[in-house]
Amino acid sequence: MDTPRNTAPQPDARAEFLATVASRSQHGLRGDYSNMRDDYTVEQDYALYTPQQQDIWRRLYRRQHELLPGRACAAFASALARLDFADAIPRFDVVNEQLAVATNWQLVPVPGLLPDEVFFGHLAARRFPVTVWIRAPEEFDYIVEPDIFHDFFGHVPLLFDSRIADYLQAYGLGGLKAKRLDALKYLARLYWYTIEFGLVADPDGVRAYGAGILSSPGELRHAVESPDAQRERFDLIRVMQTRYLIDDFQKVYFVVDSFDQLFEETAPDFSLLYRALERLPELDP
Ligand code: HBI
Ligand code: FE
Repeated sequence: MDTPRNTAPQPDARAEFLATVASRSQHGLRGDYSNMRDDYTVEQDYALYTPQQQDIWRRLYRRQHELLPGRACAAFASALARLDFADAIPRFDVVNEQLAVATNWQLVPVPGLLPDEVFFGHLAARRFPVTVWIRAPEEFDYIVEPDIFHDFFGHVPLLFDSRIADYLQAYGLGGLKAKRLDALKYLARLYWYTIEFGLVADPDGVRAYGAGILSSPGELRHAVESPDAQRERFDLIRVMQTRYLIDDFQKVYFVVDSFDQLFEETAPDFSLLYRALERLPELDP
């Protein structure tokens, strides 16, 4: 596994990213990007969370936790049982002690969405970026950008699973290569249809492992149970050809047989695959 190069982008790339953050219509990205380190990380200043925000966390956690039985995959459920963050917003440094022992990953606090190559660089070094801010009360049921509840409740438990932990690092390394091959859109689809919205064929039925599903009350029921959700067997080429929706439930979900299949299918070098994909049609979901 080649060691990832220092991916902190050059100052001009940073300035460019911050300009896009600020200028994106009136809905610039939510986070405070003004005092980031070179690698876009910040401190998780725990004292800043208000009692109201702690209460939002508890209510989000309780609602989601009640929906998990029969819908979340076994690996997620067992990892969640080993964690204890129902009563308050988790402290990343406390979780990092457990995570380091379990799969040698670390959570790093970030202001929000990062440029692709910065994000990949963290994953390649077994660092998972977790947003520090939490949604407002009026966003209780739906939020556009990932907040700490999406990132932590949705993604962190499966970082304790060794196969997902290795898959995510391989994904980060692949992402750095895809950036150089100008093939990011294919990997973004792979991330979307696995880590964010993936389903797995558990022994007792199809279950969710994607963070976007596991952290959403509506989508957890829709993806696992709804008759009008399309569920297809995972097919790497098909996944990389299929566009995705970012502001509604997914139209199609891909089901892997196991996390081992996910890791094996995505282990080979993708350079030839990208060239073949250039000549294939893009598919609407
Ligand atoms: N940044 N903080 C953060 N979290 C993500 O999940 C994330 C990101 N930047 C880009 C991104 N995801 C996706 O475009 C991936 O496909 C790279
Ligand atoms: Fe996510």
